[in-house]
Amino acid sequence: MPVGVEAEPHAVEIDLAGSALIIIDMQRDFLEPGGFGETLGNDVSRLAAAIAPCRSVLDAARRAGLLVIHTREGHRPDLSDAPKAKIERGHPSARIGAPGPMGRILIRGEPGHDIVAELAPVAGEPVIDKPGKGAFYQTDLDLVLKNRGIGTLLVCGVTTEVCVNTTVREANDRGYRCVVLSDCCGSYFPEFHEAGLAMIKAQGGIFGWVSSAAPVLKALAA
Ligand code: C5J
Repeated sequence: MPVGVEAEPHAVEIDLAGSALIIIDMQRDFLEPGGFGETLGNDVSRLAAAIAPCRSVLDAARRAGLLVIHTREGHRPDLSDAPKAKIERGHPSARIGAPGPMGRILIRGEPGHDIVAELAPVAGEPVIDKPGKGAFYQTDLDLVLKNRGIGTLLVCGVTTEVCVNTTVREANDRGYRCVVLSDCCGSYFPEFHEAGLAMIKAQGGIFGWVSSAAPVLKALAA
C-alpha cells in the first residue's frame, strides 16, 4: 500500500516494500578531522548536522523492515583501483594513500574509511565499497537493488553536491525514483548543498524529489 510523502517539487507516493534507504559515505574520512575531507582544506564540522537526522531515519527504516544500504568511498591498499588523475588532483595536505591520524587516507580497512559510529551498519545491511563518487560505478549496487525488487531510493549522506548528486543521477538514469532527504545530507559548502538539492527537484523533479527526515519518518511509521 503506497504512502504519501511531502516533497518538492510535489508530494510523492512510495511503496515501502519496494523502497530502500541508502546512506552515502557517512565515513570518518569525510566527517572527522584528519581524514580525506580535511586534507582537501574543508571544515569537516559542517557535515556533523546530518548525523542525527540520518540516525532517526535509519532507526525508523530498520523498524519498518526497509532494506538499508551503506556506501563507502575508498580504494584498495595498493591503490590499483585509484585513477592517477584522482590521486594527483589538487594540492591536498596529504594525498590518497598517505598516512594520517586515522590511518591511510581514503583506504579500505583503515579507521578513517569506517562509517561514523552513530550510523554503523548492522548485520544484514549491504555495504557497497565504491572507488568513485557514484555508488553505481564499478559496484554491484544495481544487482543488489534489482534482486530485492527495489524501485525507490531514500537517499541520505555526504556530500550533497558530490557523491549524493552523482549517485542520484546514476540511479535516475537506471530507472530508480530517488527521494533525497535534505537535512540528512551535508556539504562543506552550504551554497553547494542548496544548489545540489535545487538541481534535483528543478524542472518537475528532473532527477527526483527532495524531502526531509520528518515527512519520511511519518511515512515509515504509517
Ligand atoms: C567527496 C563524497 N566529496 N562522498 N566524496 O569527495 O561526496
